[in-house]
Amino acid sequence: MMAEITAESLRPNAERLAADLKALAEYTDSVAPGWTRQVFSDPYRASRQWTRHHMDEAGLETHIDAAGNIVGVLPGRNPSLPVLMTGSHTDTVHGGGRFDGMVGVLGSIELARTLREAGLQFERDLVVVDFLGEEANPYGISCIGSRSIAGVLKPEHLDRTDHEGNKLGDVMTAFGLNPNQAISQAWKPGSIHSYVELHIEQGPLLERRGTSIGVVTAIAGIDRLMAQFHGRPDHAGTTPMDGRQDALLAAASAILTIEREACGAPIHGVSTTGRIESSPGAFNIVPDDAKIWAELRSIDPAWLGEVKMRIAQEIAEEADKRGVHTMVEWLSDQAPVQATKLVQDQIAQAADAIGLSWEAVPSGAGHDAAHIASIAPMGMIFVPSQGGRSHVPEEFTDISDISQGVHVLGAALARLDSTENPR
Ligand code: HGY
Ligand code: MN
Ligand code: MN
Repeated sequence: MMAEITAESLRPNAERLAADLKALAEYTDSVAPGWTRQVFSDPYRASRQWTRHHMDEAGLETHIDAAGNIVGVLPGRNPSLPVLMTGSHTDTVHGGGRFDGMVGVLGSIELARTLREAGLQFERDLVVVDFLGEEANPYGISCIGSRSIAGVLKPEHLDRTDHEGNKLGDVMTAFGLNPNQAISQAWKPGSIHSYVELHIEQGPLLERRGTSIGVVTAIAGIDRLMAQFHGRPDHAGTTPMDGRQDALLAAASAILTIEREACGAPIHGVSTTGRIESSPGAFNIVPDDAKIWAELRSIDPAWLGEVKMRIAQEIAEEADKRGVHTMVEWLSDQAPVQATKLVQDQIAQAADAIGLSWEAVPSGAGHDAAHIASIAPMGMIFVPSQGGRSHVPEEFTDISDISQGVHVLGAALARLDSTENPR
């Protein structure tokens, strides 16, 4: 007789989960600051063998797909039904932390162990995914693995190059993946009953209000650009200030325009210029070339759509006044995504059943969930970030908060398991 799944029966083993988080954190580029395990790097390659082994040990039937996603399945009583999916990513930014993404992957593995140890089984298969390459990368295409599963990894993405001119498709092949299959392996719509991702908030709201659980309402859209500026090189000492075509000054003006536009967003908007390059890079030559890489984010699709046009136009006009030519290339555009209301409700009711405080919060961070949402009902569970910090070595979430998040994840999936259609 199958034991009944109760909220209490899904309580994870916090010590074991803490040990897993600590072990995975060992896989890092020892030269870089903080925790650095970037996609396609050696520490990343080594860590994925560890992660897959831990999925196997938890009783998940694992395989690695053409895009490099580690996919683990815990069979349900009725494998013919659309599956429950959860997971996240284990790659980091350069100089990042030990929790962004890892909490969702290791928390899901802990949930699978908890179910098996308690002799519990969902009606539906439980699929745990460590999505390849969620973080932004020099190719301008984040969420490589989840885009592939959602069917939105495009052939043109494989031709994107890094700063040395290496193509994403070639780098994927060198990593042992099959890029041409990765762009044609979308999961069928309807094959996933619902997707729930556990993640750290990476912001200050939950900690500030003392709330244990965030029920995510929407995931911000992200538009990323590269702008090139071409002026004229001149002697820095003899060229009058009003006679210059200084590409670096045009780039600097563009950076301030990008900042100003986000500050004026009516509902929600942020922007960041994360990289600048200029040449020839000498004290005594007026720079004739410059490049910037920037991103805009908002949960407001209307603003995100219109600000792109406005920024491109303002950058060109300001540069034109300086006699500098510009070219703006939009590298990626990820629209804002609403979480599915019924999935949000199940997460909130799961938190209530366990006796945890919760509140509805938006996500300013991007996630794999934003892509999976295009083929399945989606929800996300946040746990508090200490000081709201993330993408830095100071990133921290207490294991008791993480364990509560895993508990809510299990209880929410158990509720979804017996829900007909959460659309
Ligand atoms: O960049 C992001 O928003 C996410 O943390 N990858
Ligand atoms: Mn993340
Ligand atoms: Mn991140």
